[in-house]
Amino acid sequence: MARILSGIKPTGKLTLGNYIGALKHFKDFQDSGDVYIFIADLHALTLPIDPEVLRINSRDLAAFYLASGLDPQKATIFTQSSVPEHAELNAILQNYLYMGELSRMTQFKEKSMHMKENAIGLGLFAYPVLMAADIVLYDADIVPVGEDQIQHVEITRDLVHRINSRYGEGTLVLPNYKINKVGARIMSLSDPNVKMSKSDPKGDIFLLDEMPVIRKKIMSAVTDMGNEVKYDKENKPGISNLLTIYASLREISIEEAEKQFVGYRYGDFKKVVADTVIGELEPFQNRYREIIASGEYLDRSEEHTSELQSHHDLV
Ligand code: AQP
Repeated sequence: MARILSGIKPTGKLTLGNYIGALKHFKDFQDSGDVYIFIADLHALTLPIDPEVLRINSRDLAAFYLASGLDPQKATIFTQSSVPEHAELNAILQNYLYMGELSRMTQFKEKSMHMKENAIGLGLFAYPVLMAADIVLYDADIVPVGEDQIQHVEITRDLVHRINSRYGEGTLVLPNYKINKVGARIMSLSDPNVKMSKSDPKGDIFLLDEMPVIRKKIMSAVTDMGNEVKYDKENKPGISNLLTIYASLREISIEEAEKQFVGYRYGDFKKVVADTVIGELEPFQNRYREIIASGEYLDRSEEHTSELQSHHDLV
């Protein structure tokens, strides 16, 4: 049985990008695979975060996991910091990844670009080491991620090859990333050339946005010259992004989605996209609220996060 592992950082309000690129698909593995999904709170510390915000975000993320259809009877859902072996293995693996390759990571370059050098934490630089530790600790075969995380799984593969060639084949399990054919990179609605991201919330749809807000955001999404609803990432990035959102939620190909909108004006197309997003997120939000209200399953993750918080306060 394949072992599947993935996680999300509790760094902010989850976006439609996190949902389409990652969260929505985790449950698809739980009937046929051995699934481990975690709240990546140690990764969340790589940029400054208020401990109380981290606590709230972590609890929310646990509720989002459950609302997405992950079943704790089938999948192991846990907080990263509650398993000390992540940090322990990180300490060992940091000897096998090198400064040159870490400094080429796109995420590191993007996140540190506007920071003063003496304010860039070592943890941000060494982020892929901890991610490699997360993956190999569980002998994960498959890591479902959005496009932006592929590079980190690839560097984990390099590390596994390096260790296996030094200590013998099979010392570590070689993981593969899994991305979705459609929706592996959802872009900002206000700037479709930039990834929709929770820490840079311009043009984001948040999973807990109210329905009228979602509709308004989609209706005012940046579109392009012309009037044809066609997928063309170069010349029509805004329309292409909306088509991607639609196709991934409907679980159809981009070509099928294009066919459905032949002859549509942009405004009418956006209306259908808004209905589709609302049709997905409204029941999701209802499940989330029920889970938060009942508190079931959430308390353990909260306990562990408050341990982390006391540590953070101490520091
Ligand atoms: N825009 C996106 N489209 C598709 N997938 C996305 N993911 C993130 N943004 C998009 C995927 O969501 C998962 C969780 O990501 P993460 O929290 O570990 O960190 P991230 O990749 O850095 O996501 P964010 O939202 O951009 O977080 P911040 O702003 O805190 O860095 C991953 O599988 C990711 O690919």
